Amino acid sequence: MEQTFIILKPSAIKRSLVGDVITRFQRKGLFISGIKMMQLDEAILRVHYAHLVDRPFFPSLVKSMTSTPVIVMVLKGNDAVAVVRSMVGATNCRAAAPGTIRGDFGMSGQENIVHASDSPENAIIEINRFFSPEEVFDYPMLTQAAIYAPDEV
Ligand code: IDP
Ligand code: MG
Repeated sequence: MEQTFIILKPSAIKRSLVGDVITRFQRKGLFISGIKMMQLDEAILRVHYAHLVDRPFFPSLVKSMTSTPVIVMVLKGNDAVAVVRSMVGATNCRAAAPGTIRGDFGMSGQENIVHASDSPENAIIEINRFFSPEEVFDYPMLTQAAIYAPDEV
């Protein structure tokens, strides 16, 4: 099964949305393979958001992303990267469709609740950036037979 990488950003922590967001992923049928709280710093954000370091809003993004600890997660499921991106919604919460996490919980382009990997290749890179191998678990998923048909797993 595919794995994807999630950050519950400071906007989720400050607004006490951690449970709501994780519940959505679990009710969808995604499995949690890893989860921990950590404090980000500018060095890791310069790598994680390398595509944005030259944008004018980057200092503000770093200030926001380091303003509280975050919760990082590895979620597992068939097509997990695409499924989670569609659940997260468009980058700007005001443009994100109702029913998505950003569309339902936010009003900001920057303070947009959650990060999710945008491709399977980046998911592998991001999981290895934020988790050591022993922090990502492979354990029996007892509900799997109710979530998937036999030929899907
Ligand atoms: P994504 O999170 O939907 O993949 P990216 O373009 O990769 O979007 O941007 C990473 C993060 O940078 C966004 O989630 C958001 O927090 C922030 N960001 C992106 N564009 C803007 C902007 O125009 N203004 C302020 N913050 C932005
Ligand atoms: Mg992105």
